[in-house]
Amino acid sequence: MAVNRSTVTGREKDQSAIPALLKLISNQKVDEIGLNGSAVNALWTLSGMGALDGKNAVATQAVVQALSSPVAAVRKAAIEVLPKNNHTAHLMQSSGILNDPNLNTRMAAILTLAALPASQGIAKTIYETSFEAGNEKDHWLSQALFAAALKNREDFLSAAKLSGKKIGDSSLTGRLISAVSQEIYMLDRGSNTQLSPDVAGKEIHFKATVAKARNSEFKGVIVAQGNKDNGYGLFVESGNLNMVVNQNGKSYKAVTKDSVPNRPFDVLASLEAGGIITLKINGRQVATAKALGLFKNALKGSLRFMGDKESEDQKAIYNGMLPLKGDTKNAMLELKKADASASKKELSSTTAKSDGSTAMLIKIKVVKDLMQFDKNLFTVKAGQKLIFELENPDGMQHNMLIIKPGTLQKVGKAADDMLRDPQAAQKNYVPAMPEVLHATKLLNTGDVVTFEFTVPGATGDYPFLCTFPGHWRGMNGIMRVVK
Ligand SMILES: [Cu+2]
Repeated sequence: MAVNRSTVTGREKDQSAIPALLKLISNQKVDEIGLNGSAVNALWTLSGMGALDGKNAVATQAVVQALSSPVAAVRKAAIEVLPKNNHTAHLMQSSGILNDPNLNTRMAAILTLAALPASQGIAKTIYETSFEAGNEKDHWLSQALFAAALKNREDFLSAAKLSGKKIGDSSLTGRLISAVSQEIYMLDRGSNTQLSPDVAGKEIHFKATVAKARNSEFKGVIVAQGNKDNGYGLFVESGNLNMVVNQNGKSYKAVTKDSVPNRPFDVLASLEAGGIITLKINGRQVATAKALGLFKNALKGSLRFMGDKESEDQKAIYNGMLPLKGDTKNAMLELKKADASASKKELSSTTAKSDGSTAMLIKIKVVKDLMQFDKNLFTVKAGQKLIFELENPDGMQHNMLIIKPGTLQKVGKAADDMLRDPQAAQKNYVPAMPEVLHATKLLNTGDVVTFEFTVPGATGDYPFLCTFPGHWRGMNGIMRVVK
């Protein structure tokens, strides 16, 4: 890599230590206690010097190699010092560190996965990792996977759906799916400072047992989020229960006709698909109204519970409502995805009627910097003629293969193994195996390739993927063949 001299500044002196550090890192010797402490220290020193921001290719490469050091502690340090970006995501996939035989190292890798920016590619990796033997039995590994799945909630769930695998409820994967599909926030005093649940596209259900304070007029905020333009609030005013939903600056309000009971009562306040606002007390519907729909975007600010500060934004939800003069028990906010969008990216355009007689055009694009294709799933007819147009606007090389149903892992593994094949690049990183039905060449940045493909006669989910080593875990999708 060419070094631009003009950018070398006061750190020049520090940087002179780098070659010595790199030498320490590349020393693969295991010391007496199996730690190779000098390599570990060198990795952290490099990181402390800021040499691992990706600009120093030699330093980065040394850390990448350390990912496959024979010493577990070195592999662990290597994954910990790499910057938390998409490039690292890709490296994790290709290095196999997520299946590291040393559980401490594997733990560091899974925690890194949870620390990386959320993406479909990461979600898929988390999903695949959840099947790994050993993760299930280890409490800490499964907790780390849960954190990672939670951060990538939506994409994790669609990865599970798209894989079409049967998953046992009691398996780790099954438990992760069930845990992240329920988005439930248990609320108690103090919850208002931290939580800011993302309600975009989700039904909102708030449940609690509410009790009036003695010797006091019953009023105050139970729960609220957002502001006068977009927000909601559940509150008691003049003895009545109110649910206000503000959307695009307009206010929609469900108010009970009768005063709320003097004795503790159960409240259920909901905003459902179509903008239906419902209030239930002790299981009986007591008020309803209609807003525009579900919230389209995340709401500003954090959740307020059992009180609120007076501010201009809050005024349009409730008139400067003060702390709740009362108490709540078992309060929870549950968010439900209105439409689990398994095939949100299902899309295909036709050149003509897709009756099988004319070719159908399938456009697939590599998503820049994300290590993904822009389609997860498209549906075609058995025997139909297709014209593919594959475009690579990304900074890296990619290819695309169409393979036989159920062979993604096998072909993916073969692709990773090509790292050890000196001829791999000449072979366009296409493994020679009968599972591969079609393969493109490696596309450079800006390349577009068009090819014809006749859909097999057998129905099923045919994976498509990029076999540049490591890419396939994120860069794959399904061509669904139907009759
Ligand atoms: Cu690729």
